[in-house]
Amino acid sequence: MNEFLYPIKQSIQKLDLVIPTDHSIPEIPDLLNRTVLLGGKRLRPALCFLMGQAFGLSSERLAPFARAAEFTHSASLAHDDVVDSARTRRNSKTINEESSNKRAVLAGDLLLARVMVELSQQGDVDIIYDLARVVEDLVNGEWLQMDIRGRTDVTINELIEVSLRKTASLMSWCCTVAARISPNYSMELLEETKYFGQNLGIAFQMMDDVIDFNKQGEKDYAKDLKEGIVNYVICDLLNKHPEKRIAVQEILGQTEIKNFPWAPEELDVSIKNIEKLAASYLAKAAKSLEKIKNLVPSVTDTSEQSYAALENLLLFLSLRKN
Ligand code: GRG
Repeated sequence: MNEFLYPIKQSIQKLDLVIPTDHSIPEIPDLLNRTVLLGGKRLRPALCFLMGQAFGLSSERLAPFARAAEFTHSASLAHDDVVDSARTRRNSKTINEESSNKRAVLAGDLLLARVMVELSQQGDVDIIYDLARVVEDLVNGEWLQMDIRGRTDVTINELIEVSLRKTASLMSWCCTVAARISPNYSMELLEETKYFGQNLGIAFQMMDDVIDFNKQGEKDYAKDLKEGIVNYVICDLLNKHPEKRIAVQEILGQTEIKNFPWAPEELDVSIKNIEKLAASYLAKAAKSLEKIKNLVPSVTDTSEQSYAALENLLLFLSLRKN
């Protein structure tokens, strides 16, 4: 986590992701701890803590929601790796590779069950309802992405629909949770935090697709294409050069791509276009943050620092390379 996100660093480090074994076979938490719960940027808990602390809430009050967000994210990763037959995640073996598809699905289910148990203990039905809608979105988003796979005629709007459901929905929930438990709760605050999270999430996905073409990055180069997915960058490239559609169709889904059917400069133009598009969504998020600040002005140093960290987070997302 970047140093300008200082106000949440401690909360994130203290974030408890231990699964109690009084009701569960210890082998399942063991497997989860070695795989989907290990590493990761912890962006979703960071959003819960930052928005909540901006509203004057304590990290203790926010911790169960931050934990639920990371558990839901991790459950979705476990299932995603099975759906995609993925072998590596975060430079390590995926949960399905470490165990088996069957065990990975069950371990993901256990995490979701923990979320239900622990959120119901918080006693706020609206928050549980919102998260259940997020899980629906994650499933529908994954399904839509499956339908898009192999298609070279996919549109930017279709990709935004997938991003909203697969990526932005949970990030948005992390922000709305803070609004729901804030003493300053209002419908306006709820809507604005939702909108902030959605725009941040869409931009996050666009930058993820840009990073897919970072040769120095941690991730496999052009992973989306190899998985049969035309992402934002290639979608833009095909919009500018429709004549390349047949050549892209031929390399789509190939595990090893020898020659890319575009000049490096052509790809660079599309990367810049998607960076600009992501910046426009981050600008929308920044505008929402201004409105949120007016609705809940900061009264303490922690609150002020948390708003500043949220602003920095938007900047960080536009610059991140991994
Ligand atoms: C069981 C909840 C559940 C869902 C099942 C498989 C599925 C339906 C949904 C897939 C959702 C999914 C994996 C979305 C990807 C979202 C995304 C951008 C992941 C990468 O997020 P980072 O970069 O990951 O924050 P780290 O590694 O930092 O945690």
